[in-house]
Amino acid sequence: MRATDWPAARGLLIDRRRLLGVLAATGAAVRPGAPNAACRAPSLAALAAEKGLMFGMALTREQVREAPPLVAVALAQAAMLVPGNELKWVRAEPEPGQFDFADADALVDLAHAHGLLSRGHALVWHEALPAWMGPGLTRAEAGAALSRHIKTLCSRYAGRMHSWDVVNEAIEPSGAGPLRRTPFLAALGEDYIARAFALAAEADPDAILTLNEYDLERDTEWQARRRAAMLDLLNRLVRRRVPVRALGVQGHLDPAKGRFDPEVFRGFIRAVASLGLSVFITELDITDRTLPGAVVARDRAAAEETRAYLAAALAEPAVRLVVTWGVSDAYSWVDGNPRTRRTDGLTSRPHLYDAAFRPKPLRAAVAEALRSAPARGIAR
Ligand code: 9MR
Repeated sequence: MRATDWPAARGLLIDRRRLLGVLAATGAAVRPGAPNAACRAPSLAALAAEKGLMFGMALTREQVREAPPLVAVALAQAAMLVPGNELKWVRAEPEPGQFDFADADALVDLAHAHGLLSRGHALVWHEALPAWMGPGLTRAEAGAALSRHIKTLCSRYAGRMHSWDVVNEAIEPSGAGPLRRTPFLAALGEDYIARAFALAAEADPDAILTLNEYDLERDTEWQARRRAAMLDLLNRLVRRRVPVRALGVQGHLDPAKGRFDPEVFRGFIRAVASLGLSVFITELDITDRTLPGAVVARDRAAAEETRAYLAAALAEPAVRLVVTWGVSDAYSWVDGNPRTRRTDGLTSRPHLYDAAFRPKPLRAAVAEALRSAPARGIAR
């Protein structure tokens, strides 16, 4: 299936029959006579498709191995799967020129077998890099590695990726300039970004090539600087006719980082759209470190924060895709990071489904935001 064959209504096909089939295939106990509430409710993919939007979820090979019910939820709710770690440089090319696609292939094949799209994450990122791709590379070495890596990954999955995060987290306007200092910037200068996009476009002309970034939504001085740096960068790229087609707004929500003003966020999305770009929400989840400990109050606050965020984003027609960065609270990066985990020792609840894979108020909030979104044309 080509990414471009995807009709907006595709998500409507994800129904109860399919969920039961998926559950049976994963070995879960299924009682066909007793559908649960999740079976009767329309999937998030279906709600999104009704509005010309696409809804996806990130998942990992580890989750597929360990948690069949999580896979069943993802296949039932999403129209797109995103390998959460398997396409990162250290996983896909652990040694120079030696590629390992076993885990990424398993996830892309899983999506394909169930009629879902895939999204590639991420070709060029300063994290999850093998040691040999670190500082000290000469200009020629870095250029050759970039070219080999991008050509190999993009051509392998050409026609199967809806979109690719080509460069991830390129800005950091705190040091000498607006760009993050990475081995790529050190060796190749700002041109590494344009080069990466050109290589990806050549190897997979159909994928929507995306620049992906975090901390772009809040009404704080710091995030305003990040938005300005991002707009400057996008402007330079578009003026140079670099084939960037979308901005990925990660959407790792963290109320501790400051006020959210929907108008500020919408204004930023409009500014991106005025450059001719789409906007994708690519890594939605919530860090609840400053929300109450009590689960009912915490879930309610997280749901309201997420609903307000998505309502603002989806009010803008440039936003075409929403991807959650995971499925269940049983698996999350948030507790693995001292800057995002809670200080009271409680487990974070960043996702739409709890650790037993039951839908949470956060799932209802996303459904509500999708239901309330204005319709747009066919999503790509
Ligand atoms: O969720 C991912 C976690 O499992 C990995 O250990 C980590 C490093 O590869 O990356 C996490 O995902 C990040 C994503 O790739 C880019 N944006 C921030 C995400 C959360 O850290």
